[in-house]
Amino acid sequence: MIMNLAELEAAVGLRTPIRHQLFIDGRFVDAASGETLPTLNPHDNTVIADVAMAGREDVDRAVAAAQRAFPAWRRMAAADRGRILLKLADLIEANTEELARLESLDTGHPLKDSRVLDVPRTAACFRYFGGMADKFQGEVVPVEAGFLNYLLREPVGVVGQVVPWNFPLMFTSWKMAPALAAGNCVVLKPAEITPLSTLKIAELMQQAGLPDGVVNIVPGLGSVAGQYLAEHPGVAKIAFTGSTATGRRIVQASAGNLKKVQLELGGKGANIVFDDANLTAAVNGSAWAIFHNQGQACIAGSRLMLHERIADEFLERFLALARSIRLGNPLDPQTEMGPLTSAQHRDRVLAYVDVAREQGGEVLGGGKPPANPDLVRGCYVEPTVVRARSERDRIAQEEVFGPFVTVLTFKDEAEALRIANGTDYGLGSGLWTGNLQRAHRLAQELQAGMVWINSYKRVNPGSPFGGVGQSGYGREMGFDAMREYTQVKSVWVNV
Ligand code: TAP
Repeated sequence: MIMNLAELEAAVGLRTPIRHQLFIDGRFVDAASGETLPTLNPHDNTVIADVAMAGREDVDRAVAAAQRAFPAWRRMAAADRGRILLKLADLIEANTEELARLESLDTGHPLKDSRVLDVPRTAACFRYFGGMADKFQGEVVPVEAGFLNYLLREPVGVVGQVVPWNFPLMFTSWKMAPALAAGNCVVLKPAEITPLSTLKIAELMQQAGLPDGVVNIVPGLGSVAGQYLAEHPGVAKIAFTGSTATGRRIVQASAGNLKKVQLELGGKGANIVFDDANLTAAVNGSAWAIFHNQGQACIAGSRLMLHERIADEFLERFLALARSIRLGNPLDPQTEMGPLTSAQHRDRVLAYVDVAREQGGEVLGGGKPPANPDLVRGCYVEPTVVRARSERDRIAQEEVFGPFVTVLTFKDEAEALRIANGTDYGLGSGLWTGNLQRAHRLAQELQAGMVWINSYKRVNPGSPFGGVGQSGYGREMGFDAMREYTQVKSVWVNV
């Protein structure tokens, strides 16, 4: 049955209309070209809505609106900027069910997670930076007598932000909250396949009293709207989350006006389990590390590294847990794992199963779409566990970005460290051990922006998030994010 948008909204329990136009200068508008692109429900690949698709002219309009809004926004008292973000956080919480359903519909996140993770974390991020707005202050430098030297932290101007499809709602807050708290104006391009929750946030921003033009949302193709935003001479900084390949393109595109660039790219997280670990905690934590959000996370623990003494027992328990995960329609509150976010991406993940076999890998579990007839039209993949032949195999080096974990074994700490640090990436790593000295020793030696000890994938708005090497540069969250979105001005006074 083909439903119109209003029927679909009612069917999935939405109380307010789905927004599907661009958001420019405080108004929802069509693209100048009139072009749209359907966004699909990954559960069954039906069309949710035709979303306006921004072209260069629309990006120009969005940047111009942000430029016009910037002088007043940067001069507004920091506490007043903060108050708007705090109000937005409250509105996000008040609209939890609405946002959670929309996110689950558009991305495939289980509603169970959208309700208790994605939406609360989004609110928490806006609240943290709302509170930060009037607490991020300058400094006075002790210079020679007769002079006062003070440092102002100023916003950079109009910021372009490009976010991916794996956590669209949360990443909208990670990108926008610090930028706005610091006094910047924003033009944000969501991924073309998951624009809906970001557009809903724009609606809530209006309700929170955000002045027109301070935030502009331009859904569209990465190769068109995203690329042009990265090139745009009116944009002072570009912040990007996504693949390393696209990150390189962003750097090249930004060179024209020497933009400030911040990149949060891919990862190949090493999740190391030593033989002295609490195995129950490690099995549960390792499943969370890879299977949460169907493994579509840059910080996923996608290399499961097991000490050879406990590998068999660990795998037996881990495989039993993986088999027990309930796959299903993300809008069913019982569902534990939903579909991947697009058919194209599902095919890419499944192609890695062939790659694994070609290179001598052993598929221990999953490796195919589920047989359940209710799920055949969707983008589902079973939780997949593959033992690699070598740490140099492609499945041990490349980001699969799905519910696909590569198992490797090691004989001692030195070998574990060598394997863990043996990729070009360096985003998140974790280790499970009862040995305190070892834990801290490895935390220092692991090449990563984040290390989790006896846990995995923890994030908090106060804790810096980002990577080293091919995982990018710059940090989201915490005071570091405020530094990323400001520049220092040194003022000398002859006293
Ligand atoms: P990307 O191409 O990196 O897409 C991420 C964002 O960049 C999207 O908004 C995309 O727009 C945009 N984009 C694409 N080309 C661009 C360009 N030339 N200039 C500016 N923006 C551009 O990711 P993908 O192709 O969807 O996924 C491929 C792989 O990337 C995944 O399998 C995974 O390995 C990795 N990935 C990593 C992350 C994280 S969190 N690190 C997130 C997503 C994907 P459109 O989508 O609208 O084209």
